Amino acid sequence: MVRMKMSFRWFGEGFDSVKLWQIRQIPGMVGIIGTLYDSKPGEEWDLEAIRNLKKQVNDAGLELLGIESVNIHDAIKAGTPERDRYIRNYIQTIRKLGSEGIHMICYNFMPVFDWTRSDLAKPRPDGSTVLAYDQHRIDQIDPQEMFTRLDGNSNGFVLPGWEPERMAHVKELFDLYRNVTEAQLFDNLVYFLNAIMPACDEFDVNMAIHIDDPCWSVFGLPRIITCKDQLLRLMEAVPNPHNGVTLCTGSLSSNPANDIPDIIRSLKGRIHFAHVRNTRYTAPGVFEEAAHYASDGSLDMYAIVKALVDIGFDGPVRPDHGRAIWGEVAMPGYGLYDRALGSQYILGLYDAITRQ
Ligand code: CS2
Ligand code: MN
Repeated sequence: MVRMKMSFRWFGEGFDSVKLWQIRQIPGMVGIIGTLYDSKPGEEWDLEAIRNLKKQVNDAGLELLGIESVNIHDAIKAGTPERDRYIRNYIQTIRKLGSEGIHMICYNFMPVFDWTRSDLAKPRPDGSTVLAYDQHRIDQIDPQEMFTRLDGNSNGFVLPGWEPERMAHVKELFDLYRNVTEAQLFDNLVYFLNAIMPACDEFDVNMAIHIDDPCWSVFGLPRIITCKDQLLRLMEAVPNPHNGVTLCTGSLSSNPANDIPDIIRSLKGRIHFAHVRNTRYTAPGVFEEAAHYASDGSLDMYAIVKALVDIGFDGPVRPDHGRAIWGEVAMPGYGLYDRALGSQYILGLYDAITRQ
């Protein structure tokens, strides 16, 4: 029987408040989605460090099912002349990961920032807190201020994609993209993918681009991985099956026009990784994250898991951002408790669907 593999994102010893042995005790958990959290975008990953990560995961009784993320240097996204050097490094990293038996790389192609939120700890009526986004509030601040706010409210953790070293140069980064249109950003992505596909073929590495979050332009920067048309366009532009998607339901849901089960079905064979989480839609440009349980938010979680089952998805799936509950202090969105609950809900849906 086709079976998706339940996994958990783990940032690594010293970076994550969650321990591998704790993850191992979550029923049905088979894998880890890991990373070298202290690697900088653009640098070639160290083979010993990859082996060490894999060993830690295996020693805990789990399998390293993929990497999230091998981040892309801004020179590649902006298409500057130095990009070929950074692409060569990326290819080396692909080769090393593939030769160590790690066959999935999640990445994103958002300029400057990874996901953006206006609030990292919005209180819910039950006393839990969630990540939230309000475009009106984002419109009132500048990027530097947003970074300062997020950094000051992240419980002392470095947020993924928000490395302080890079954020110290926010202004230069914005300058880099001043003349980059969405069309150029798309071409730069295709250029990158075409360059790395031979290595992906040779080492059987699936590239899985994450949906932009939220899926529209923020601070005037171009964003292109936002909806069904764009995803299909990218799949057609580089038709190699190693060019695939991280189907992140939460990110897609920031725009309610995205019909997520339909998008899943349209990407049959090209989804290499799934992030399944729920959000609560409030108004255009305003949403907050929710428990994975469908009734707590706006998404039809049953229809989402059903679509994944129907297309025969057998890659890694993971719960995504969780609420902060039970007094846990963790990286916002990445505590143990609510993501563990989320994984059980996804598995419950999965079991019910596959029994029918
Ligand atoms: C995020 C991102 O939604 C998510 O999963 O937490 O940080 C995501 O890991 C990256 O955009 C993938 O490169
Ligand atoms: Mn995600």
